Parts: sequence; structure tokens; C-alpha cells
Amino acid sequence: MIVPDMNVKIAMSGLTLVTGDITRQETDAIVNAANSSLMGGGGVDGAIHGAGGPEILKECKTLRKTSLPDGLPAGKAVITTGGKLKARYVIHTVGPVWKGGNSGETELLADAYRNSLLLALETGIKTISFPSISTGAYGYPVEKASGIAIKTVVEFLENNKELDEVRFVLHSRHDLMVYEKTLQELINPDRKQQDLKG
Ligand code: AR6
Repeated sequence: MIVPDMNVKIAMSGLTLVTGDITRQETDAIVNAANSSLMGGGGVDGAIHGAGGPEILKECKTLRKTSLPDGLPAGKAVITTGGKLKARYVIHTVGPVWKGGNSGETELLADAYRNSLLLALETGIKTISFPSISTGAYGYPVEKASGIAIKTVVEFLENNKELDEVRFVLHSRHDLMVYEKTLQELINPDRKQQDLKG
């Protein structure tokens, strides 16, 4: 059982923050922070392919041969089986590489979350886990990325009532604390004022 570190209600859905390994989550889908090739990699991508087994890569290869000959662009999302994972599906998305913040990174990161959530809705998925997209190898500062991640998910849940739970699975206590602070400030803006006043 997952004990959430923070759990809030947004309209009809739960928004949960936990620390842990995304490959162990029992949500209907988990999201992969992939690269455009969809052929696997390090970080969370490597962990998902490693734990889910070859079925996932097989479906990724089929996607590359059919609908995505040039790969998956940043901000877009596709879905495959979860293979041996507890999650039935993996939604693969590609976050932006951090280039200093003036190369459309904000919009692309928001798109990655939004398009993953839209694909989940279209598939009838009720529960979904996200990693902290782009904040590893792609170098997006986690303080900035957490704000976009959480705002995009909250806005989506306010406008789409079909999902039961969106879970962020953070890989470190530090990242969890950053996401928690961001979520607190978003749902309770007075707190930010108090913090600023000290
Ligand atoms: N569970 C949850 N989070 C994880 C796990 C895990 N098992 N493993 C790592 N993280 P990254 P990116 C965290 O680098 O920045 C890959 O090679 C990690 O600590 O996985 O979007 C792809 O193939 C960090 O906080 O993804 C791409 O080439 C977060 O997941 C490239 O990296 C994202 O780190 C994508 O880079």
C-alpha cells in the first residue's frame, strides 16, 4: 500500500504526492519521461523498460514503423502496454530539454502533462502516476518544473472530472518537498504571503 505524503482533492479527483519508484505503482497507467526515439534510455525510462519487459519496446518499435517514423516530438504522448508492470498501460511522453528557459520549455512541459492526461481520458484510464518529467537528464530545474507540472494537472482536473487520481511519484525526499511546497502555495496562496513575511 502506498502511504501518500500529501493528498488533496481537486474537483472530483485526488491529487497525491509520494516518494518512490514509479515502476511499482498500481495505478492504471504510469507515465514515462521518454526521448523522441522511444527506444529506451536511462533514468525513469530505463527503469520502466527494465521492469516492464520487452513487450513495451516491441510496441514502441511498431509505433516508430507506423505512425511515428520521425519519432515522438516533445510535448506529445503515446500509449503502450505496461507489459509485466502492475500498471496496465505506459503513456510515453517527451519533455523539453532545459536550454535556459527561453526556448518554449514551459509550454512543452505543460503539453507533455496535458497530452498524457488527454490520452488517459481517451483510453478510459481512471488512475495515473507521473514522474517529474524533464528534471533529470533533461536538466529542467525542479523548482520551476514542479510549478508547471502541478498547475497543468490542477487545471486539467478542474475541467475534466473523469479521473479518480493523479499521483506524482518523486524519486527523492528533496523533490517531494519541492512539489509539496508548490502544491501548498497553489491551493493556499495566503501561505506564500506568510512565508514571505517570515
Ligand atoms: N521512479 C520515479 N522517478 C524516477 C525513477 C523511478 N524509477 N527513476 C528516475 N526518476 P529522467 P528526463 C526520476 O532523467 O529528465 C532518459 O534517458 C529522476 O530522479 O528519467 O525527462 C530518457 O530516455 C528525475 O527526478 O527524465 C531521455 O533521454 C525524473 O525521474 C531522458 O532521460 C526524471 O529524470 C529524459 O530526461
